[in-house]
Amino acid sequence: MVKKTSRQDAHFNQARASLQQAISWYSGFRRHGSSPPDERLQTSVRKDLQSLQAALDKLDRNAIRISTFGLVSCGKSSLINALLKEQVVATGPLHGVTQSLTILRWNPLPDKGLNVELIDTPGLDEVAGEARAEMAREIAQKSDLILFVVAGDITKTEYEALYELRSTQKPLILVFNKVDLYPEQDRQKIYRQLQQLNSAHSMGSLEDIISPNEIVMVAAKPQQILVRVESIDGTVNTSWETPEPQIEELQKALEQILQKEGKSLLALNALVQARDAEANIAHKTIELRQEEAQQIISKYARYKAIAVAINPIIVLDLLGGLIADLALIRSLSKLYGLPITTYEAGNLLRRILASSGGLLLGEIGSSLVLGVGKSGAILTSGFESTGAFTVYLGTASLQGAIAGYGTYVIGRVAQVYLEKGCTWGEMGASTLINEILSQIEPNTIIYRLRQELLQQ
Ligand SMILES: Nc1nc2c(ncn2[C@@H]2O[C@H](COP(=O)(O)OP(=O)(O)OP(=O)(O)O)[C@@H](O)[C@H]2O)c(=O)[nH]1
Ligand SMILES: [Mg+2]
Repeated sequence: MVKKTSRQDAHFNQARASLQQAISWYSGFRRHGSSPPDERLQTSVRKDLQSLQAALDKLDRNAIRISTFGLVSCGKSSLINALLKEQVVATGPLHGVTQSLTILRWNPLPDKGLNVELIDTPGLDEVAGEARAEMAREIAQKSDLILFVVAGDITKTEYEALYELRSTQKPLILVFNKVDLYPEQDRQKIYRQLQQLNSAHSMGSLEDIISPNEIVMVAAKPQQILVRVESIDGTVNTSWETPEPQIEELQKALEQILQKEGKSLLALNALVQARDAEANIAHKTIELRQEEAQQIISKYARYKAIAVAINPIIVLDLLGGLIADLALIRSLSKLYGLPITTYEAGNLLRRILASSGGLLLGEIGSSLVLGVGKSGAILTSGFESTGAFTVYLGTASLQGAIAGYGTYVIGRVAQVYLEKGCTWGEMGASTLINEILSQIEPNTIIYRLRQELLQQ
């Protein structure tokens, strides 16, 4: 029997293919386009190429990364131990027990073929200001899911970190730990507290940060309790007992996410990482090849100006101009070595024409008014009178100048489009991200991120 590929597997396979294609494109000679290999360019994009490769490696390992975040002593390490059902990482009442990142393997769904890597992190307040934001961003970028751990009232530092993490567009669960100490806490109360902080800082809408159903309550390592045992003979003994961790709610939420959308989440995050890396590569390439691009654009602007000026027939004017613009786009994409096919170049041109509609109208207008002037001059006199020839020269050079300027503008727009559009090919990262997001079911953690990811 043929095994039916699930939607999740399809997403996963598409992401793999897209990343492989991107790596072969950007690491290959094409990246240098029509210019010889450029040492400076190679050095400046090395990190982005590594990021592409890392995203593919992570897919190949089938590894979902779940990171903990939170202030010191909120119970991040205890939470990891509770999930692993083993005391693997050190915990303790002292501030700053965890000093560096630790990656731990977890296998909650052995038959699903997914590996989970739990990441224990130092407390957010262990690292100062800008470095903290940087660390948080970096870890979040490498994660597929974030467990933001709080215990007790949410502080300003926590709120800001939460806000910062949300902007990395990773799914996030707010884990309220130590419920054994705060039995009166409930989701709605935490949500209300967030609302208050939100209005105090006016940093954006609260929905962007968290929704009540993304909050779970746990006790990763409940406090010992004094147990009083009375024997039949009346003697009373007391002893300290350690209650079992209460983490079922989180465990269930995680299992459901992994089961329902684990592979799609992996695919999506790999594609987002690839999209960012490709956009960086495009940006740096365009910056470094600025001078050569300028020369190409001026050259085509001159060609077009001359071609349009000397051509006496209106339709040919427009057609010739269009061909010159297409050729310009092809030349630029070749110079940069950015992926663009002929079809896309045409597509690009349509977009450019639509976005610079005024300019197009200007060109058509000048073709009709001045072109008729040119053709009219030839038709009526066939250049026999000097007057007609002067009209021809005047209209032709004006029209040529307008057309040349048009090309110049198109060249500039094309640069921007090539930079932004390199991930929009058939198997491009942006195309696949949109495809996956359009297929995702409501009530999933990815669905929540749809809006933010689609806006890119
Ligand atoms: N009462 C109670 N205490 C807890 C709970 N979870 C953790 N603790 C205690 O909180 C303290 C800090 O726990 P850790 O797991 O080390 O916290 P952490 O966030 O990893 O701390 P750092 O690594 O120092 O940033 C320890 O003394 C734990 O025993 C809980 O659910 N209830
Ligand atoms: Mg710790």
